[in-house]
Amino acid sequence: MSKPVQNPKTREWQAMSRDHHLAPFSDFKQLAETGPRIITKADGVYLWDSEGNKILDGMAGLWCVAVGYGRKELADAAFKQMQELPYYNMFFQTATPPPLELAKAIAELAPEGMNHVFFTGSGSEGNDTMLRMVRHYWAIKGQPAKKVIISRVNGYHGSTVAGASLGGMKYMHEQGDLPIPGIVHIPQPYWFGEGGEMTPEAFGIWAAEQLEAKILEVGEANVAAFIAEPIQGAGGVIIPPDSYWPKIREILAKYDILFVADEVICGFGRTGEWFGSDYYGLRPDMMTIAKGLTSGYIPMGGLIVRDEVVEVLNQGGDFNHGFTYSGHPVAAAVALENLRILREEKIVERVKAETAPYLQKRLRELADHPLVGEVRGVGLLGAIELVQNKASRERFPGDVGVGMICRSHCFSNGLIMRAVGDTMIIAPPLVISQAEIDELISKARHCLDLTAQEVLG
Ligand code: PXG
Repeated sequence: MSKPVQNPKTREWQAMSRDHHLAPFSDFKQLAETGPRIITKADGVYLWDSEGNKILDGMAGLWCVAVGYGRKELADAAFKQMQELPYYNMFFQTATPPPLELAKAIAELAPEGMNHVFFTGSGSEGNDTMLRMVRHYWAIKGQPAKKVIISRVNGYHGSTVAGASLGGMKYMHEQGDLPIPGIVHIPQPYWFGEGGEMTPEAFGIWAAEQLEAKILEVGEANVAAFIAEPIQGAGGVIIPPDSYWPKIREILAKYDILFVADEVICGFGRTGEWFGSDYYGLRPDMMTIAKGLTSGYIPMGGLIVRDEVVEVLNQGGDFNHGFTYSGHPVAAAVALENLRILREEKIVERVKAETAPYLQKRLRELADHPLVGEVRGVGLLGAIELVQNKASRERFPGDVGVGMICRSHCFSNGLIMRAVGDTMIIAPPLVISQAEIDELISKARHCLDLTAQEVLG
């Protein structure tokens, strides 16, 4: 923390963190020295820390708080369900009403022909489920050799062994001998970072053709599925060139492999459509979901499965897979209420018609800043590329850490904006208003100025 701590409770919590807690994706030793910022309450798009600072949450938590903080209806839904039936499982021929009602509600929102849902506790578990289900599917069809899943470099699919293997994060693979066998990666459609001299359009085609090249290399008879996020989130809000998805669709149509859209970030309105697959006109066989499903108020994930796939699975006897909390009734009750709010308040429609166009327009005004090489975004997703040279897209040397410098200015100035390397990213709650977008943009500009002063002198 940059400022000295004032509240004695902050010091106590930081000591507990240091002495007892191991935080996700953290350098334990370093965090023990600095101490985490303690977030104590939230309302709408704002957070408050234990020092009393008010912060605009430009990341909706971790991309999940779609309806914003402080929606009492979600707490009431959990309270009511906990009193009525806090837990029972969906195993051994039993069920509880909330996950059944939720599966129906999800099927109503999902693309045509995707009417079945397998529930999990998280997005990672959704992708683990996908891997096992996809291989089971091909085995039932008499093609057990079709096991290989093709994924993408710098894609993010979770942090379990299967999730981290499916993901294309090198720094994750390096810890613990990943990926597991049967998962291969192709390049990502990241024009700004990797497109070189090619036009975005040509680069998009090239990146899509890598899928076909990989299918041919592995052999169609060995490929089970291709998994991709419609827009890579954790990788840095990578918006593929317009040529990318149409070319991928063309390739998928040529080969007998399943297509899995990882909708954990794009799902439930982030792009202004219910799913990223709707936004790009994709036809997935499966969609992984989590995050926006419950607005993060309670953990829940799942896998939406196309009817034709379920028809095959129906021929295969038991699917030997499931979690204690698959279809947890309290999580499902919260998700149902969350979907009710998204639908009845027409939040996704408002993102599409009003707030997304407004955010995208305001965000692009930052493109004139001396540090900014590119601004891109779709819906309520945005990325700002920080560069040393605007024209050549040349980065700062790695040891400058310009992204982290900018991120820490944001933190100290009441804005949460994430840094992925030197890419600043935002994904605010879907309920953000135009006035709050104005505040976000003016804070972002101010922090870019402070960063420029520091790195450009
Ligand atoms: N798929 C995608 C596309 C995700 O973004 C997962 C799967 C895994 O979900 P769970 O619920 O198991 O975390 C995610 C999660 C980041 C960050 O730093 C992103 C995620 C999780 C943690 C950090 O942007 N995405």
